[in-house]
Amino acid sequence: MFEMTSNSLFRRTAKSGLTALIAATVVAAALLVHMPQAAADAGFRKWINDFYPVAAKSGIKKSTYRKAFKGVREPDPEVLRKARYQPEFKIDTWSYVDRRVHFTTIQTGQEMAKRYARVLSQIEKRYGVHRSVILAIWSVESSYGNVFNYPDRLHYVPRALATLAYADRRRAKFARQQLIAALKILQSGNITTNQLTGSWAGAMGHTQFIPTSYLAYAVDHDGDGRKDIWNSVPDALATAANLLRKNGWRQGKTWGYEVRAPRGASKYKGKSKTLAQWSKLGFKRPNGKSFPRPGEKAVLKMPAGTNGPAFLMLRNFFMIKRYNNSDTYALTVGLLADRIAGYGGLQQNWPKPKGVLSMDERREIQVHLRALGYYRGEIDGRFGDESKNAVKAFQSRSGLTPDGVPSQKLLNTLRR
Ligand SMILES: [Ca+2]
Repeated sequence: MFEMTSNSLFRRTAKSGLTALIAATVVAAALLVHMPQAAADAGFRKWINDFYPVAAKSGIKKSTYRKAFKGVREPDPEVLRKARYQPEFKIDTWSYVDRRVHFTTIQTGQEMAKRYARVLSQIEKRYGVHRSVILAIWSVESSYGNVFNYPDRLHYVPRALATLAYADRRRAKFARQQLIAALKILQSGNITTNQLTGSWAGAMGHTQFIPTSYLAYAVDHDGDGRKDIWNSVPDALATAANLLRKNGWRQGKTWGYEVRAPRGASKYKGKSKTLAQWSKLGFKRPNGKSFPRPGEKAVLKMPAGTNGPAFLMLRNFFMIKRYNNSDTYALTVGLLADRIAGYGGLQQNWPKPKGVLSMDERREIQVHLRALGYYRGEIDGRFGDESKNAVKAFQSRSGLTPDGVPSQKLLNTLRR
């Protein structure tokens, strides 16, 4: 989740959601053929030395630069590996949403809403962004900060960005800009070198801000004098809210509505009309309710074509896209926010790949297996070895083929 949704990645590559991203991925793969070895790399050291005058023009002191690159001798091989591997390539809208909007993310969001109730109230008051949207962004970006529990997956940002600037032709310009911004952050004293961590593409902290976004929007909400999106949840959440507010978030408004599309609706895809006009054309909310503000403008999105739910997106949907320029991302945040706030989920089904179970269905399998004494692991819908072994044990005992696969048939058997 952490790597896949880094806002920098989407911002740089997705002009119209996943399609553009997939196209960009193919290009990226082609450009990354000649990768330097991860051994001590004289070319890389030279690149770092040669880049100092560029950084100096942006006000970076020699002492900051030295400190930033102390001990950095070769490109970060993991950054190069991750730059080559882009899981979006294989993921459809249904899977993307399903992996981020499910029992665990909703429940954790509601727990966090309680834990940070006071801070979230202050943030709502100051920035006018509803707490559930901020919580949903936190979940999608870093699993509510869970990324920090896996320090070996984090990258030292100056090294990661220097690696991309040096070795990834397609991202070089982006990486140079972000590297200068990262050096400014270091120079500002908001964070120490050993805490300046992020994703392979430089997305940092609880809410995965790239360095330039940090410089534009970071705030010190807890008042300790440092804008610390890595260690301070209040700072990170207020920073996300500040980005939305500064881009024009409309307080008290939702992001959009799920609608049932009439026949022939796809010709209106991407069109903007008032909700009253959409109503007239036959677009209805599945719950039968009318639109509370029929004069509002909305854009029709049909992320899964004519076989899935359609949506009329309001201005705030496009504000979420300022965070991360992908329709699928913004829809996911909106749907998760609604669920955290206690509203129901989608009324219409996504066209789900055949035979694939949702996170909640896999979670249900774990619940059954635990109740039957086969499973003692986490109830989270994620199928590691422990879950697979439990499935195998149950299958053997029940006369099924012990393949360990969480299937619909298995779920049906367990339900009985
Ligand atoms: Ca602070």
